[in-house]
Amino acid sequence: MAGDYGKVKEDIKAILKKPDYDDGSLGPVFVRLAWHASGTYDKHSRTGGSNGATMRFNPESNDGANAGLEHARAFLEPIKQKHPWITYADLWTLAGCTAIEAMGGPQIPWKAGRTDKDPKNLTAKDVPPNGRLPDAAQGQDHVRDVFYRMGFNDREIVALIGAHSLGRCHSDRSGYSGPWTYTPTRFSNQYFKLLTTVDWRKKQWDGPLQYVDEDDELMMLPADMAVLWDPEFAKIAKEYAKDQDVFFKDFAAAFGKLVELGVPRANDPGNAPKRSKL
Ligand code: CCH
Repeated sequence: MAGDYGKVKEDIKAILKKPDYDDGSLGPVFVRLAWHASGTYDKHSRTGGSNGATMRFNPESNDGANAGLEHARAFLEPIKQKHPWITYADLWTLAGCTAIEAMGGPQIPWKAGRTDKDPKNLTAKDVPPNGRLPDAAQGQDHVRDVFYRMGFNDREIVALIGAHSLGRCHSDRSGYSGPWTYTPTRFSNQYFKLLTTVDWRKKQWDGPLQYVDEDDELMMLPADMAVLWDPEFAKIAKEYAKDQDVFFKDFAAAFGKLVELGVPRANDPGNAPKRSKL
């Protein structure tokens, strides 16, 4: 039936488990897809964001930050074929939210209604430029610049980065390597527990600077360490390490806000594109 988002959700859940892929789940890469599709938003120009599903197009599809997400998009393609009425923009964001829930995380508020940009009428300004997503090699000033541009505050930033309880870095995608937690397919506050207690040290290798625990099993990016080294961020990270319920509540609200960025809603003119007549 056209418009049955519950059925799409069921189909997303049904493909998550994949024993021969990474840690056995497509969940983490779906969360990263939803985040990168949305995180291009610029509140000043009101451009970018999840509406449009512009990651299908150059230059966004070729942004180094999006390396590997072509796999996530391909894994979702059979679901798009089965439910052709759903837009890619809704499907990608719904997949991220569904994956978080299915991996034990909180329920994320999600609403349908995103449209896809038509490739036939595409102009250069319809696709966000490269460089809007955070650079893992940088510290707190950069992280703040990028997330403030999307419209987030410090508490929302720390909550969102807690998604690194999931998944891993791939040397053939970002150049970094390894998971942040021992349970990369379970959504939890383990990222904050580890970040604030492990004795992190520089990894000895030829790759980009990253931090590892003494057994070289777990990792942190320089941008993750910024959460520990910045006093404001660290206070929030410690709170989340102690109280998973607070983390879940804050994360659900922040991720729900993330996937709404740039989505025009009739009752929210402030979020509508500039040219809208709302
Ligand atoms: Fe992230 N992330 N992320 N991240 N991320 C990577 C992987 C995941 C940064 C860098 C990286 C968020 C914020 C940041 C996920 C969710 C979120 C990788 C490895 C890098 C690098 C990519 C690879 O090699 O495959 C930086 C920098 C920031 C902020 O400063 C936010 C916010 C979210 C979601 C709310 C998830 C999930 C992954 C794992 C993907 C996978 O394939 O396992």
